[in-house]
Amino acid sequence: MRKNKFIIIEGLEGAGKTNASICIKKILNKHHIVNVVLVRQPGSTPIAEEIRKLIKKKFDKDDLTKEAELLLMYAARVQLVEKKIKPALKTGKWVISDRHDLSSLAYQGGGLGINTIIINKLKSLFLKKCIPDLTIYLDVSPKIGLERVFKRSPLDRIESRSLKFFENVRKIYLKNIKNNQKFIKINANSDIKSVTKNITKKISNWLNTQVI
Ligand code: T5A
Repeated sequence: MRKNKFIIIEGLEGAGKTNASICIKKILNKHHIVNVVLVRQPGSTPIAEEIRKLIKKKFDKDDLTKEAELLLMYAARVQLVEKKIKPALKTGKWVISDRHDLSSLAYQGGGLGINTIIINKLKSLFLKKCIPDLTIYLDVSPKIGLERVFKRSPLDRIESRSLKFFENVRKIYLKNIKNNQKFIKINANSDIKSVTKNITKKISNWLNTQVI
């Protein structure tokens, strides 16, 4: 039997992470891996879902400072890691997470300009034993991704930021996945069918390289 894994899906808004999570779960099931837990960040525990609402809400006369935004992301993440992800991994389950700490590095670091040293400090303080085995990065142009999200529903607080913000976020993603064996990059600009086909091919290949 393959050892259980912690898999992350990353990408900008509208990259298709929700679709990818479901697709990967199906591939795992086809390989007889049935103990799979799907989570999203921020969220997936009662408290983290409340933090998520706060993060997405637009305030008329007040706004989160960038540091407060980072800490809220980490508060939700630590809650999820301790309450759900670590217990699931300990009991042999596979975990697929829609976003993880790389989102903070990309959005609060690249997008908002918080010093990487601070973000990495939070990571080393709180996520030591929760390192992903694989990260799938869905690479979408900010314009295409935001158009998809805009068609779906009104934009939330973070989605309403400038194109420049998302371009900076993407730069950090691309910088971090470069030459890293634990990342799979998928072009997410094309239609769902082609993206899904590509994910299926790459994940199946990756699974075949994992020790049985
Ligand atoms: N955030 C999060 C931070 O700033 N720092 C952090 O540390 C963390 C963890 C979370 C927000 O928080 C920020 C990032 C986010 O702004 P969210 O709503 O969960 O809020 O945002 P996302 O995670 O980006 O979720 P989205 O739903 O916006 O993006 P997805 O999941 O990538 O996209 P998906 O699959 O829901 O698709 C969106 C729409 O596009 C269509 C879908 O049908 C759907 O309508 N679509 C496609 N259409 C055409 N072609 C394709 N290939 C398509 N793929 C999807």
